[in-house]
Order: sequence, then C-alpha cells, then structure tokens
Amino acid sequence: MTRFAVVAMMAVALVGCGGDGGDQSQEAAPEADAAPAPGTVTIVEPADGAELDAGPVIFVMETEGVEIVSAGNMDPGTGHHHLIVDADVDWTLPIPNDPGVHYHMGLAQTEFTVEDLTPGEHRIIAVVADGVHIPLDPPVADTITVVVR
Ligand SMILES: [Cu+2]
Repeated sequence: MTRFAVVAMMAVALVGCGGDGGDQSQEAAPEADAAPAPGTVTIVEPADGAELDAGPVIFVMETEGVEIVSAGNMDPGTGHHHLIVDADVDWTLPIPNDPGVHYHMGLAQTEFTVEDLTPGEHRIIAVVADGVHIPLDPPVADTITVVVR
C-alpha cells in the first residue's frame, strides 16, 4: 500500500512538471521496437478550427523527437520553429523571412504571437527547420486552420 502510494505520487509529480514542453525528447517511447520516428510538431494552441477574436494570437507548439534550439545550430535532431501564414512550404529551400507570412522562432521559442491576422480564414503551418532554416527531412510540420472574426 505504501509503495503504491509513493509510485502514484511520483506519477502525479511527473505529470505536474510536464507543462513547459521542454526536455522530454528521450522519455516518451510510444511503442516498443518502433523504428526511429522522425520528430513531430503539434500546434497545441489555438485548436484546429478555432474561431478567434481579432487581435494578437498566441501560437504554442509542442515537439517530440526533435530538440528545439536556436537558429544556427546544425546538430542532428535539432531545429527551430517557424510559422507560415497562408503560404505553401518549399521543403528544400530556406524558409523566407518576411513577417506577415513567414515567422522564425530563432531563439528557440516554443510560442509566438502573431499580431496582425486579418479577419477571415487562415491556414497556419508550423515547420521545424534546421540551423540555416531549411525544413527538416523528413518534414516535421503541423497544419491548422483558424478563423478570425
Ligand atoms: Cu528559421
């Protein structure tokens, strides 16, 4: 009984400190003997299909299997976040730097505020790219659609 209680408390503690999306790359092994998966990125905020009030929108990204580092770092298995608004991705070229369409989180940020989404529907693509801003291969990306009122 006591031992069970300790284990339960540890589980709660682990869940409790998982909120920052930080260093969890090694821990979550979804299935035993799975091939080494390419990383994944998920836009956890806002939700896909969300209807948003006009004004700044905070996008929050979570990754698994890829470490988020600053731009310039070319270590394998690392990259930094980008948000692409209403544009397609060229998976072989560096992501452009034109605010309004392409945003770089070059300081290893995992969230970013887009200030100027116009009313209407927008397709947002999160892309993890390497130190020179070329999307990782295989792609680590997530696409959502939001509607600004
Ligand atoms: Cu970049």
